[in-house]
Amino acid sequence: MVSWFRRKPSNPPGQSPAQATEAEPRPDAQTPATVGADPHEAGLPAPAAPGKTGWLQRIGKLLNTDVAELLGRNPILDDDLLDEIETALITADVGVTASSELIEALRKRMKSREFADARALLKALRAELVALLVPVARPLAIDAGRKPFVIITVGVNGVGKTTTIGKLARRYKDEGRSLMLAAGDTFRAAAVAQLQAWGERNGVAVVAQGQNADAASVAFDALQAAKSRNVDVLIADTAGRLHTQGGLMDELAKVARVLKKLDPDAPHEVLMVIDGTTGQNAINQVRKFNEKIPVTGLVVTKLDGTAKGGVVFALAREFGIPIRYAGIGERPEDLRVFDAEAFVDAMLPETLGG
Ligand SMILES: Nc1nc2c(ncn2[C@@H]2O[C@H](COP(=O)(O)OP(=O)(O)OP(=O)(O)O)[C@@H](O)[C@H]2O)c(=O)[nH]1
Ligand SMILES: [Mg+2]
Repeated sequence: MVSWFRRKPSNPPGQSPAQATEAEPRPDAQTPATVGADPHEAGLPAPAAPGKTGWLQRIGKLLNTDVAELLGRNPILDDDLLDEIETALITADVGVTASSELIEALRKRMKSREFADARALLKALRAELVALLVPVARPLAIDAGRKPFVIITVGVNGVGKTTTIGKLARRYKDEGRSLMLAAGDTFRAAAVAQLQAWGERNGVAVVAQGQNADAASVAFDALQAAKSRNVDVLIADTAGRLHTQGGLMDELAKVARVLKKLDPDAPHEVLMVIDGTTGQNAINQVRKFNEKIPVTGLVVTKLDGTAKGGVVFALAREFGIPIRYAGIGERPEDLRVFDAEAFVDAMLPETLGG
């Protein structure tokens, strides 16, 4: 689907389903305990040049150049060819189990002479890959009945949590929703400023208490503020933490517990952010986080330019947790709703090697 690569026009306010019945004013950009921050100082990427496209070129390919060229030359269909493809899939971090399952299925079909040529084999591989992703390509639906709809982002250090929040703020704002952000990363002084810069850029209020504040207390404050302002969506940032750091992992459970005091159903979405270049370690990360705070959705970032994005298939096979969005760059608009076909189209284009 081409939509993956084309910048979608923003929905004008009033066109989103949530906004149709929405009448109350948006929160203004002033918040309690908010300090101004210069987006440039916080190192935010510059806005994209209008009309810039080319996502197809930016997403790393699943098969390396050699294999792609080989397939483009219409080689003999034999076990060697399948072995080459399998190695390429493993190298792209699809995972050993997922890769060999895919290849064994293709081998059976090849032996029963189902494929006339390499093109047909490739088409079958694409279909298998799409089938792996379809069950997890479930977009995040903001339930307008839950107000605010509380999203908390979690994940290890540097995966793109705060950037993803900035992108989501932009997206939801464009959809006409009112929102608020909670600066729940109280570990680094720069973290609060970074979120505030994204907030300012999008005209979205940010609730913060500063460095070393208790993350659960920030979340509690923010939910209280969001409730009293009748905001549609609250997105809480959290500090990056290693899945092996027990105490820090417990803190996440505490944030969720404290939110429940104000809204027993909150958080409505626990969005775990995964760096698409992490490789198979991502599997371990999701497993450990999910033990502490049930993960309801994934965002896979940094898929631009990596040859390692195959981890998406491994995640889909292992957990079946919905993949909500894909991050394909550092700019506010570089977030795509995860679409199985579009993703496979980008990673494994039909016209391999010409
Ligand atoms: N290329 C690329 N870079 C990204 C993407 N998402 C985030 N980044 C970059 O990754 C780096 C880390 O992003 P942050 O959003 O600060 O990550 P974080 O998870 O909040 O990090 P901590 O709060 O330190 O745990 C920044 O330089 C981002 O610009 C993406 O989709 N593509
Ligand atoms: Mg952060």
